[in-house]
Amino acid sequence: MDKTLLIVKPDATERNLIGHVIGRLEKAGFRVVQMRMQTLSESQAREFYAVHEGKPFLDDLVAFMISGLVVPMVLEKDNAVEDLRTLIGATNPANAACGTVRQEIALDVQRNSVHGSDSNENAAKEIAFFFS
Ligand code: IDP
Ligand code: MG
Repeated sequence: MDKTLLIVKPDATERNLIGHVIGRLEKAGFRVVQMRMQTLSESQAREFYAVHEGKPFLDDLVAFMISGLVVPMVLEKDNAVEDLRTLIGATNPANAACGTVRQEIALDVQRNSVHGSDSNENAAKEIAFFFS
């Protein structure tokens, strides 16, 4: 079974939407196989988003990701990576398709409620980052 990583971001934990997100995932056929609640340190957030080094939004993104609780979880499903990206929708909720999690609950392009790994290679790295 394929695995991917989802993080419920601080804007969603702050609005009591953890259960809502998990419900959407389970209804779509994902199985939660590992999960934790934590706050990220600045260095952890920078390491996690190292791929975005040099992007203009990185400092704000790191500040946002350390501003509250996050819930990283490992999800199992056939075709998990691609199916999760489809379920969560486009990065900017203004562009996210109807019925996607981000279209439904995200606040803006930064506070977009959930992270989902974007490839099998990154899913493996991101799962190891949180659950090694
Ligand atoms: P993704 O989460 O859909 O994979 P990425 O391009 O990998 O999107 O960006 C990582 C995160 O950085 C986004 O989920 C969002 O929180 C934030 N972000 C991306 N682009 C922008 C932007 O243009 N302005 C502000 N924040 C952004
Ligand atoms: Mg990404």
